[in-house]
Amino acid sequence: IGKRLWCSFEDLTVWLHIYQWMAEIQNSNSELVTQHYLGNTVEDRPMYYLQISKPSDKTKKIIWMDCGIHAREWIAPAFCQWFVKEILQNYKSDPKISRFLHNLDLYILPVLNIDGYIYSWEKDRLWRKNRSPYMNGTCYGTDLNRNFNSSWGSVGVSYNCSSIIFCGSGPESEPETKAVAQLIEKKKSDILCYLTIHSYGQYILIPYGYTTEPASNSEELVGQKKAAAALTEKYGTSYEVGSTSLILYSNSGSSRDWAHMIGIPFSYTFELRDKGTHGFVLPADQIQPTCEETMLAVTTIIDYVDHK
Ligand code: ING
Ligand code: ZN
Repeated sequence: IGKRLWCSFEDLTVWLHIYQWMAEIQNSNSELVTQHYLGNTVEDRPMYYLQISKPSDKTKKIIWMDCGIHAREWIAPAFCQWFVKEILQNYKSDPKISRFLHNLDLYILPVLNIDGYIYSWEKDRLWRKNRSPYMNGTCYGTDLNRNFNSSWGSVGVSYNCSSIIFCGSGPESEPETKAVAQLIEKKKSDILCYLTIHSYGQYILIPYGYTTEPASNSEELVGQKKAAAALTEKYGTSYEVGSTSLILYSNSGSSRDWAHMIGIPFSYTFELRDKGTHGFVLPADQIQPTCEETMLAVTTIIDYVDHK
């Protein structure tokens, strides 16, 4: 597969599971779903995203969503898959989904950091970064959410490759970052909303992380408190909405900041469950409720931007 000719058994189970799922989803929904190649990872695994489009002649705006930029945040890829499943299952019966699919195309990247994700299954459950070797292979991994070209390297990063917030050797130094950035750059005039899914903390974060200056449309972005309210209605999970640098801490080089800076009006980071009790190792019995409630917030945002 790709240029990569070797892989371990565990690799096959984790990696092929999601790719098999993507292929199946595409085959059984071929009128709606297309799988696209995005680029290769550091360890030469191919990256794909799914496009969900209702056939029509009109040009549509795009909603982008990526999951799994950080390896250990396992609930994120689970949510991307849940989201695709729900859309395909309900687009005919759910008036909200059916309405926004009429005007919008959905682009979903289920696992951005595949190498890191597999490493977190096989070797180190709490691995966060990608798997690029530095210093002659004595130190591994760039934090892909510090590697975008948004005030790269300025705040909330480390230049030390052994740090979990190592920002890489330069903006877009990593092939995973570059692959995503190139596609988004190419399509940016059509992309209405950029969503990036993380865990944990229960936040919906708006730009910016690199400065405490508010985004030009921050009033409107914060308007998505109603997305958090829709989420809370399901199981009572409480969420906070606000600018990253103001309610948490500052960071530069994030994909969310970059997306907004290149002109994508709506850009959000989700931090899913929980608040720290289990952290990244969210118990299995919380996967489904987390996906269900998050679905409500995400579709509320998509519905809102569709009406702009
Ligand atoms: N959080 C993101 C991170 O890259 C973030 C987003 C940035 C949150 C800055 C708060 C402040 O650190 C996680 N959990 O990865
Ligand atoms: Zn994260």
